[in-house]
Amino acid sequence: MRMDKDTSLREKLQNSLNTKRYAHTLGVEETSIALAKHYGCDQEKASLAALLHDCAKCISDQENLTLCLVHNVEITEVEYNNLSLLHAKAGAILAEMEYDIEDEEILHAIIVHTTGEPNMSLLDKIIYVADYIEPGRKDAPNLECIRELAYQNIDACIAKICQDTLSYLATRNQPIDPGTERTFNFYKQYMEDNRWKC
Ligand code: DGI
Ligand code: FE
Ligand code: FE
Repeated sequence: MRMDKDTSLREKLQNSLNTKRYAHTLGVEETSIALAKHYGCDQEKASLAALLHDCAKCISDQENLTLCLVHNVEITEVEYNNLSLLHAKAGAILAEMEYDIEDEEILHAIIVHTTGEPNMSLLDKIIYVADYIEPGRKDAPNLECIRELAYQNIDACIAKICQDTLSYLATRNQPIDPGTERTFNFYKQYMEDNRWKC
């Protein structure tokens, strides 16, 4: 008998990730499904995108770079200098090649999960936010408020996450990827309303 598709995906994924990363992945899945229910997004797509968003995270930087180069994926200068950022683009390649995902909306949500981009789809937004607020994340500032904001106004929530990410990168003297910059410039308009401030 053929093994259940969902079970084999989870087993394969668990074998490709370390324990901590797999636990994070399940946290993102749970949170993404909750957000999908709340906002009326396809729950199955949310589950798959969440499960696979970090599927390339435990692969070496060099392998992820090779994967992106072989598949002619555009790489920014910041990504070249911070190869760990490539796990998003490499993850989408693996999701397609290794996990048989053909759905472009799911693949796109994986591609943009680290930097975000302007004018994201609902699925993109859900994965971007769930990645940051899943129950296993404990270290980010303003988490309690950001977790509430996620269900009140997801655009303002993205703006806050992006702003805090930019501050964090600034304190660590890390270069900002143009994608992260564009995301904040687009979503910051949603922070102007006092109701949606953290
Ligand atoms: O893979 P995860 O750890 O679950 O989360 P993620 O894919 O959002 O990656 C988070 C890391 O990416 C975090 O350490 C901040 C970093 N990051 C996000 N945007 C940028 C960035 N790093 C640099 N250098 N530049 C960025 O624009
Ligand atoms: Fe990630
Ligand atoms: Fe993640």
